[in-house]
Amino acid sequence: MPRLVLATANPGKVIEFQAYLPDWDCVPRPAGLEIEETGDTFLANACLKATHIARLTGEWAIADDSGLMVDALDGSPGLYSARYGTTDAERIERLLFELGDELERSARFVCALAVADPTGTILAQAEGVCEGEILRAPRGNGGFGYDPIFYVPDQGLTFAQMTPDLKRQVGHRGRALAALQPQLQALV
Ligand code: ITT
Repeated sequence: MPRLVLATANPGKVIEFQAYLPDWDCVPRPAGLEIEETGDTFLANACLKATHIARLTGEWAIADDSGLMVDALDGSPGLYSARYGTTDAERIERLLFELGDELERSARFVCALAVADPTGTILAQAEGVCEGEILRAPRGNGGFGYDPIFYVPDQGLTFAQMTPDLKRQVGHRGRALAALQPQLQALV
């Protein structure tokens, strides 16, 4: 089974990646690294992280850059989703505060993925999107990050109420991985 370093320090993402990539021997990235996300798109940041970790480890690496874009907040927190607070609870609280009583609560999760070879060259990339709405209060205990306030009308559930399998089917990361799979197969 080919090895793939997961270029993420987010434990929620690690759990999802391991379930999404059964044909790969997924290994965590070395601890204690800070990678500056200086790109101005999700894809640029995913490429930056994949290249950095691949060069550092001398192995194939996959990176994700993702975030929540809220229409009434002009796309915020977007690229700054991780930096919106220091804990998941703080990030959720801030987002609910910023939205207040706004009636227009449409939002989307976006995920960009990039795979780099051991020289740091990007050999595969893809994006996935999931449309939803921001609830007024958290609902459900699963997942991570903003999952408890992200409601998917088609399913009648928040991400935090979904089984991992369902989140994979309808979620932004699962969709990005589905789009990436043919490119990954071609690399093996
Ligand atoms: P790495 O850069 O180490 O991968 P990170 O948490 O800093 O980890 P990002 O810069 O991509 O990752 O920030 C994405 C943030 O968006 C993440 O911290 C969550 O707050 C949120 N997010 C992304 N995907 C999510 C999901 O599936 N469910 C809930 N929140 C999510």
